[in-house]
Amino acid sequence: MDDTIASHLASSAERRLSTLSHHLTGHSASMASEIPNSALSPSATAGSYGGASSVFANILQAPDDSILGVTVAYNKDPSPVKVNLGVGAYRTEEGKPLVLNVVRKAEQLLVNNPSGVKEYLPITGLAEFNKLSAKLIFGSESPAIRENRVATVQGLSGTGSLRVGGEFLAKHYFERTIYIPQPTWGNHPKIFTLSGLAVKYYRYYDPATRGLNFHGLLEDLSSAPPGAIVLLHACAHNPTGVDPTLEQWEQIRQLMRSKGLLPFFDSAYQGFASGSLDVDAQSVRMFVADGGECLAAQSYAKNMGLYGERVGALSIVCKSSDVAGRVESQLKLVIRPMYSNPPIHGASIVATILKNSELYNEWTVELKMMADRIISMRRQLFDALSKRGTPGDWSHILKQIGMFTFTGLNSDQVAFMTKEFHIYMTSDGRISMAGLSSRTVPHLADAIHAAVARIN
Ligand code: PGU
Repeated sequence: MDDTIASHLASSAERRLSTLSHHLTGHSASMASEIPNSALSPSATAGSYGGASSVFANILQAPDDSILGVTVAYNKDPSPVKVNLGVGAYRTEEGKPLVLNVVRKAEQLLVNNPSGVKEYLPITGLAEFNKLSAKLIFGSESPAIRENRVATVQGLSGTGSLRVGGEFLAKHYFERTIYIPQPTWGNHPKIFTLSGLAVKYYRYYDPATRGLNFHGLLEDLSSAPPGAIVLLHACAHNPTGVDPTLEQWEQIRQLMRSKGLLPFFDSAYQGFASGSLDVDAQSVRMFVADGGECLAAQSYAKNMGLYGERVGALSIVCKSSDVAGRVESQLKLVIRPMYSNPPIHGASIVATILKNSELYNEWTVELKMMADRIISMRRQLFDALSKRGTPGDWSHILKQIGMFTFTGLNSDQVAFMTKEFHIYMTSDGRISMAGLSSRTVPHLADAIHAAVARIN
């Protein structure tokens, strides 16, 4: 191996190891190097086969995940009144997970298709799925697609697509700093740090107004180095539920293009915010319409309810088809040693639905039904708090967009609600509106009312 490549690999491996240690132990990166060598190397006794002491004896217990750990705690609680508002997963009025009717139909078609096989997919995934996914986010009339300037690869849902995009950028893009909103989905900083990028934050949310800190956002992006990558939530910002208006998006676009900042869209909720797939893709399409370059990670977890199927896509919009072809060839080199090629089942479900106009229309109806139920939960919770005369202004419950309400409750109030009312939510005060139902709204309103009254 070429020496420079070898040393690059060694140093990037060291960097990742130190960052990983930071994430898993909560210690600073420098402390990782303070762990005595003897603790890391196998000792004669520690490795004894079948002996009492484990070779992993020095491993520290890692903390539970701040979002998925809420479900773990919820599952352990025997209370009959418990409610899980932690993870962003859609539930019916009966509180049950939902498999869309259209997904059942597509699966039936796949099972009955005699030519359906379980061979390996290509490294980039199911070609038909990739084309349809690009059309879904960029629009069927998108010039970028027509001009063959989009490189799309199938990914392991939104998370895997972000990770592949992050690693591609760390390897091939000249500016390795990514700006992410403050606050953002808790996995973003970890995904991008472990991809090899340096993570910085831009101001996004103003707790005083419970709205967008637009001034802070523009100021922070203005002072970012030229070429810096900027992570943007395409719609239904997680956790705040606060999105820029179209006019604000246009100002963000102008600023970013004038500074040569590279947009990386995370689209995990297309269709969930407004109930319309096209309306929710407007921010992304605005950036593609100006002819500039961008990345977009898509997830079908929420909008098709395919959470556990892990189906998503990464698209990189380029200036020319020639560049897009080379970008795709390099994406393959990122994917191949990571998981070789993606799973076939979820992508086949999505492709079956997207290519058939009848199924597609049925999907949009079911999607709208989910979005509408979430919106009606906002109204019901707001009314329930008003009825109780709960102190404070709760109008943000109605104004915020998408799956979550960022309540403004602090971590002590959240802990109180979990202990006394068995309501499970993330400690930042975020609640998943999709986990609520008409039956559980009064219980949640009682809990919020008590928390606000008793704890500052
Ligand atoms: N991007 C954002 C903004 C998200 O909110 C999520 C999921 C993802 C990407 C990744 O979703 P995939 O399942 O990989 O497609 N966030 C949810 C789900 C639980 C989690 O944290 O993974 C949440 O509750 O925030």
